[in-house]
Amino acid sequence: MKCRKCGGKATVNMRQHKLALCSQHYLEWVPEQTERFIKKYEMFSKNEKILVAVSGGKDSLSLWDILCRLGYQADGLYIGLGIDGGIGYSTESHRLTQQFASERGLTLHIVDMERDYGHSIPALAQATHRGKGKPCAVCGLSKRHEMNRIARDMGYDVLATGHNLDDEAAVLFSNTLSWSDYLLRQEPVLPSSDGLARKVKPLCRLYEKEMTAYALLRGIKYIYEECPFAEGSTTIYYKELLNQLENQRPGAKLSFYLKFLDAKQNGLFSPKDQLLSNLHTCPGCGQPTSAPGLCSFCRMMEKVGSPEI
Ligand code: Q46
Ligand code: ZN
Ligand code: ZN
Repeated sequence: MKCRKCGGKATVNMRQHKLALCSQHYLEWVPEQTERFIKKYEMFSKNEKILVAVSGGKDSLSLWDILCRLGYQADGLYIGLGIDGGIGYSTESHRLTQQFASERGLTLHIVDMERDYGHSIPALAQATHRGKGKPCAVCGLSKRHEMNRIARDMGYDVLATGHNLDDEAAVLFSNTLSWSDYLLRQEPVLPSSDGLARKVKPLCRLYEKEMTAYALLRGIKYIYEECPFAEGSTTIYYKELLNQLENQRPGAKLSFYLKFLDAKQNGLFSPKDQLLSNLHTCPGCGQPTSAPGLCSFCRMMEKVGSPEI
């Protein structure tokens, strides 16, 4: 297999794009594509301050790397969840993220749930009896809250996450199976609304395996293990199903996602503001919420008696 750009030996063959590239050209292609999506979906400009949510995994660290290579002003935010799972998951992901930032002289903000709120994510889940043994609901809620808080308090224009095409296609599949309201909010860009930073997913059109290849060829040191609580999740099951489809029909995953975006653009779903319109300000933290009174995060913290609330 030969590189389409230089005719040298190809290291990455992307059947879905009918494109094979050598390492050097692949490492140029990924940022070029990302830049194309940033422009196409009007995610942000070079004058804006970007906060990248980094978990220590390949996608978020690669995103941070790509944005810096493209000349964007991107700082990182790491949220320490206090998850061990017998592999020291949080300790190791924190170490790798910190190392990534220090080696490149980048600014990294750190939130530590235990230090800042008095409870790790598993402890919060237990204390609030949410999630039937899995802390994912509490974790998602806390991460969203903290990302918004840091973006707002530190004056960032936009919050970027490392969701790749496989993540987006799996969420889309799940939302479609239940025709969930979340279909209205699934976008590469969620515009800012009072108190909430704009949210963007610059890697949403890049396959997971493309991101793995990028991280490896770039020599990025990331945590290989998934969060121990991800095991057996429905998202992983949907990803496997979509991979089976992709194996038979290369490009099916990308087309599923892109055709959804097109359909939305063409008005298949109702205007996206409808569900966002009945938000009010949480009296505890000042973030917008649809819950009556305190937002879900503040209610959870009130219940466990966090020193912060
Ligand atoms: S939600 Fe659940 Fe993830 Fe939080 S507890 Fe781990 S698996 S990290 S995306
Ligand atoms: Zn080449
Ligand atoms: Zn609140």
